[in-house]
Amino acid sequence: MIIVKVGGSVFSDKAGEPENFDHETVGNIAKEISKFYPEERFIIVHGGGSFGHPEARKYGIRKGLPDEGDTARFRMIGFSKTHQAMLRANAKFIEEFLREDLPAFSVSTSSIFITENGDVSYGDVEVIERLLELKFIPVLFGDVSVDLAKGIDILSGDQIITYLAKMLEPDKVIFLIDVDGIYDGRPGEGSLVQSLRKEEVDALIERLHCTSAGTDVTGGICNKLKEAKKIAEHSEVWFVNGRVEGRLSGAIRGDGFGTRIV
Ligand code: IP8
Repeated sequence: MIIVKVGGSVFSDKAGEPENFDHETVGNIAKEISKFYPEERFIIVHGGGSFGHPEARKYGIRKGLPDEGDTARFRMIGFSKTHQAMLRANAKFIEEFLREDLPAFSVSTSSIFITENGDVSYGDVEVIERLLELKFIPVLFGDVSVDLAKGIDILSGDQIITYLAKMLEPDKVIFLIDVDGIYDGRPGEGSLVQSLRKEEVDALIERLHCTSAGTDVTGGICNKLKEAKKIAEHSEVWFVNGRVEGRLSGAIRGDGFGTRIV
């Protein structure tokens, strides 16, 4: 089984209009997956992109839920609106997969995971396991979460994947991002790291000076690398360009162009 994370900047322009969606790119991703399905099983997890992140930031979801008052009501409305925005993104994904005759099935993250300070503290993967047995392609997404410490929070798609990797032991986890892989330096400066051992990930995070997450409320590439290190305990991890046709197929076959962490 292979888990594919479709990063928010692959299927949408985070600096663009709210809720813009790149149908062509997601259509191509579905086409590539259809070449390997049903011999290979897949779980898809997509990020927030121009759907979840603007709402999450506007309503300050990561600050949690105060006990009562206007701010509490404001955050609760924002919690629901952020989730609805993610459901709209998810519906567009499902549409593109169905168009390729792939039985993709939406699984709402906030209904099966509970977090504590943003990390998964409880997850019910039973439905996902059954769907896989039946050859469905479960499609999850970064979402809002009920949080044991803060009341509410955001659960990043990357965190979901770490949890799924631990529980389901996939053969491979592939992160689709909007560049060719992980670079050894600041964006545009370093060179592409084609192969990395999990023991080397911390040193790379140090070199990347990950202080700002840009438009993401969940931590950008450094969050991905931290999660990738944990995931690498259970499976091989790839980072490839999700906007270039054929790169996903290469990672699925194992001879692809990008960054491979073992
Ligand atoms: O883009 C964040 O998911 P991510 C989801 O995978 C929301 O970090 C709702 C902002």
